[in-house]
Amino acid sequence: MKKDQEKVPVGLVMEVSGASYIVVSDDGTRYRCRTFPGTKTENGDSSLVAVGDRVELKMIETGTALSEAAITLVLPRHSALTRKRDVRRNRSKEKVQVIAANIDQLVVVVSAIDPPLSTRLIDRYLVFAESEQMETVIVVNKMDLDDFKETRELMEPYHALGYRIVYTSAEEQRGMKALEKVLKGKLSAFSGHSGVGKSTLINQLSGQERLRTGETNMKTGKGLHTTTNSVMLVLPRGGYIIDTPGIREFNLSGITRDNLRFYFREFLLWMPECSYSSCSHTVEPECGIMKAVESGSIDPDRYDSYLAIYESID
Ligand SMILES: Nc1nc2c(ncn2[C@@H]2O[C@H](COP(=O)(O)OP(=O)(O)O)[C@@H](O)[C@H]2O)c(=O)[nH]1
Ligand SMILES: [Mg+2]
Ligand SMILES: [Zn+2]
Repeated sequence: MKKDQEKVPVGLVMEVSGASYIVVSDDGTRYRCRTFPGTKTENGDSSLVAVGDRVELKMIETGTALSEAAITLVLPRHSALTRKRDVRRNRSKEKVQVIAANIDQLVVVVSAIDPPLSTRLIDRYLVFAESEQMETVIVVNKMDLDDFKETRELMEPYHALGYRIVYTSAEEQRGMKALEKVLKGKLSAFSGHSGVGKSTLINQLSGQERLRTGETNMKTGKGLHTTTNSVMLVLPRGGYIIDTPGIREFNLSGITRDNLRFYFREFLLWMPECSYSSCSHTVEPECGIMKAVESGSIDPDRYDSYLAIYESID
C-alpha cells in the first residue's frame, strides 16, 4: 500500500529569474521554487524549466509570505518556443534553450506605420510558425496612425490565406475586445519588431503597468528589458501571455531550403504542377509556383519573400 496518499501539488511556472522560479499551483498558491539535482524531466536535454512549464512540487516551507517548494518533476511539453543557440553564452549543457513552454499560439505584432508594416517580416514569422505547427495571430497595431485602406491592402493576402488578423490601437484602445477574444483560454507568445507596441498592448490587456514601454536602445534597436528573465502575465479575462524576444532570437534551424516550400501554405496547391518533384521554385523551367505567380494566383510579394528566405538559408 502506498504510504503517501497525499496529492502532489502541480503548478504552472509563471516566472524565471536566474535559478529561481515563481510557480502558481492549481489551488492558487504562489511558490518560490528551485530545482535540485534530483529534479526529473520528461523533456530530454532541453532547458530544465521554462515559463509555461507544468511542474510537480514538494513543499519546503509554507505559511510564510511566499511559500517555498522544490520542483521534483517537469511534465512533458506539448510545444516549446526555442532560442537560437548562443555560442558565446554556452555555459549550460542544455542542447535546446527554451524561451517558453506549452505555447498555444504565436502572436505576431506589427504596426501599421512607425515602424512601417513589413510583410517580409510577417512572412518570416509565418514560415517559422508553420514549421513549428504553431497557431498564429497577426496583430496590426497603431491603426490610429493609419487610414486603414493601405494597410488593409497590404494585409489582404493574409486574409485570403485564412490567417487570423486583429487590428488594434493600443493608444486609443481600439480592437482590444477582439484581441482579448483570441487570447482567451490560451497561452500566447507575443513577438515582433521593437517599437510596434507590444509592451503597450500587454499593459492594456493586463490592466497594469507591467512592462516598461518605449525603451529602445538607440544603438542596437533592441528593447532594454532583459530577455533572460521571462515573465508570464495572467489576463483578467482569461489566458496567459509571454513577451518574447524577436524572431532573430528564435531557433530557426528547423527551416531548410528543402522544406521551406511547405511553409508557404498557398504553394501546396500548385506544387504538383512543377515538372521536377524536388523543384525549388527558383530557377527551374515548368515551375507550377512561378506560373501561379504570373497568373496572379499566388501573391508576388509572398513569392519574393520565399526567394528572400530561400537565399538567406545556407
Ligand atoms: N500612435 C500609437 N502609438 C503607440 C501605440 N501603441 C504603442 N505606441 C507607442 O509606440 C512606442 C513603442 O511602444 P512599446 O509598447 O514600447 O513597443 P514594443 O517595443 O513593441 O514593446 C511607445 O512610444 C508607445 O507609446 C498605438 O496603438 N498607437
Ligand atoms: Mg517592449
Ligand atoms: Zn516549382
